[in-house]
Amino acid sequence: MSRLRFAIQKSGRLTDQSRALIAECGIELEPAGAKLRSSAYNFSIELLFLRDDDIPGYVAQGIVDAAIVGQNAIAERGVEVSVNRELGFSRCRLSIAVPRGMEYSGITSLSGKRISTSYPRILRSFLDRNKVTAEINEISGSVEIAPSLGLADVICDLVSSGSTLMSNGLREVETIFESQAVLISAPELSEERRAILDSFVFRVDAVQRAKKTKYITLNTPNEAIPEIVKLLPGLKSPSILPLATSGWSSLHTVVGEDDFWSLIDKLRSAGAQGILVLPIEKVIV
Ligand code: PRT
Ligand code: ZN
Repeated sequence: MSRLRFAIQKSGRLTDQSRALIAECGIELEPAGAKLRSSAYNFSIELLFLRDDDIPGYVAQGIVDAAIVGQNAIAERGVEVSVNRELGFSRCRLSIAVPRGMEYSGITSLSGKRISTSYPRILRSFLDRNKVTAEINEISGSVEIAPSLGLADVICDLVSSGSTLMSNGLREVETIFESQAVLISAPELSEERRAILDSFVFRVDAVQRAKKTKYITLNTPNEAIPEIVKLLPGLKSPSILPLATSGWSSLHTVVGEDDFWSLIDKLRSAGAQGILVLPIEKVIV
């Protein structure tokens, strides 16, 4: 039987969360050891462990069927792949940063400057869009030390917390691309592999929905039930069970995490007591 060939980063910032997501989808991998591939015991998938930069090209060519990679790597490769889901981790931005002492009054300040980056394609398209002429110096790593070495005036690199820029005396002035990890697939897949991918995506959705929701139970005097029910969105409507104490009920439902604390405050004001909030492992709708 055919297996879905699925690539993740071999070792780096995407690896742990990619592996965790696969595990949360209930997929158990045989130990890979030093090998660059590993099959799952209980799902028709074969994992390939690759450099992140190579992943978009392999998926676009159909050498790999699907993968998890950063949007930055796809844009820099400039290839066509299908983006199935945004995964919400490994968020970062590609930014232009200048030495703290350099005067910067807008994009035109970059004119005639030498800019070091590992992302020449994304940077070129940003400069062209803004009609700025600057020299791009492509380097493969440690971009942030380029200005202090006299290699460049300015840099363009990935930023997450900003502490690397700060400790190298640089100031972030323009964000040119925002990125997160995404689940991608080849433009064309056989029917059989498409079905395996669909089943994987179904599991990913259940895991991601669960992360955004909590199971909540509370006790309420019966007369407060109508007001409390109005406050609770839930997947359908809440379950209500009578308590042994007459005049009281227990109410169970699922709520989103976005405005969670304000919801708890409103529930308490409406008369809810003994509120329990529980994590959810999967949400199948
Ligand atoms: O060996 P391989 O080629 O597979 O890995 P790599 O070294 O090229 O990539 P890796 O593991 O560093 O990053 C993989 C992906 O993680 C990137 O392509 C992004 O999609 C994502 N990501 C998220 C980041 C960051 N955050 C990040 N902060 N990638 C790199 N950085 C670096 C950045 O280049 C800079 O050096 O972290 C430093 C800045 O971090 P802060 O927190 O100080 O701002
Ligand atoms: Zn890389």
